[in-house]
Amino acid sequence: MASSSSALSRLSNLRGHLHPSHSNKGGVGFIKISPEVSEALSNGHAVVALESTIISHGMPYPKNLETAREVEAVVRENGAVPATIAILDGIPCVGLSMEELEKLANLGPKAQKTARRDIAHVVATGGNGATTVSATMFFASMVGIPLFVTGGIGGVHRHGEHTMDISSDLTELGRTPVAVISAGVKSILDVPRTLEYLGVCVAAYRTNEFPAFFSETSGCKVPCRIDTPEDCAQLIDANLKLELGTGILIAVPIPKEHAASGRLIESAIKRALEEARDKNIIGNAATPFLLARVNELTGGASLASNIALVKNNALVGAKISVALAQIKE
Ligand code: PSU
Ligand code: MN
Repeated sequence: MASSSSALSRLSNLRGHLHPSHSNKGGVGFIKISPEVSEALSNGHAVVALESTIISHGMPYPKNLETAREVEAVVRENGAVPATIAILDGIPCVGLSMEELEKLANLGPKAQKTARRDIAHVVATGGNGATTVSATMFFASMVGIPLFVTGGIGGVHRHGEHTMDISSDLTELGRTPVAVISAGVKSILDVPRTLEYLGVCVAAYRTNEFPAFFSETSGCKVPCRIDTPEDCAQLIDANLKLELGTGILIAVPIPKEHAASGRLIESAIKRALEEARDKNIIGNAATPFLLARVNELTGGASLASNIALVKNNALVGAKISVALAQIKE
């Protein structure tokens, strides 16, 4: 383990490599922003933040690397710059090079799953951290990226009223003004309690119902329906201009052609949940275990669906991001 002083001094040495507009603003001075992302931010171009736990803990190698690259390509094809966020050797990075992406994909679960609460420790020990939704939102907001795409966010776990296992993603949405595009939350979680706890604007894209990741439906209605990227951009712009200080969750249902395997996946989820309970797998180990087990039980169908919905979210997110950049022009 690197000593804490050396990790911090390497960080402050980075200041010299940062874009001038980002170099002297408190915490942002400790973040390495890729030249491409830095330039896009300075010019007001569309940028989409992407998380990295999905790469390290959400999918097996090499599918994780392949998907991370494809998701970045979808963002580019739709006119925005992708900014994948992770902590590498103790340095928070916004925008990863191909080599950095590969390093993270190779590390897989050896990278530390890093929520907001873990950031200081990973940095101080010079570790490699894959950022969850909460940590990714934190860094995105700090460098001025208003929009972030992922697969699904964390939520209130089933029986959360007893275990108190509520993802810090929900708390982060309540305190950080970044719009998160996701396919809702997985039905391994308690969807109604997740929505109840959120307390921020939750919009559903081209549907009246909150989607449940592998499935287009959850049985929960959403008060705010939005049908175009432009209207999503207006919502985000209003949230920023009013300085509400809270995030927005925009839920995009899985594409129809991939929702078909939903029932098979649902029954696998039930079985994986029972196994997790028997093995007493709890806390931040719960979601990675359930994802891997459900993929095994469905013979890879859940992974294919997962990849399809992340790419679809990237497509929608990039379009919203471009529309948002146009409003600001
Ligand atoms: N939900 C998914 N796939 C994921 C995650 C959640 O369907 O990969 C990851 C995200 O990084 C999310 C994190 O932020 O898990 C939530 O973990 P926890 O429940 O430990 O807060
Ligand atoms: Mn959890």
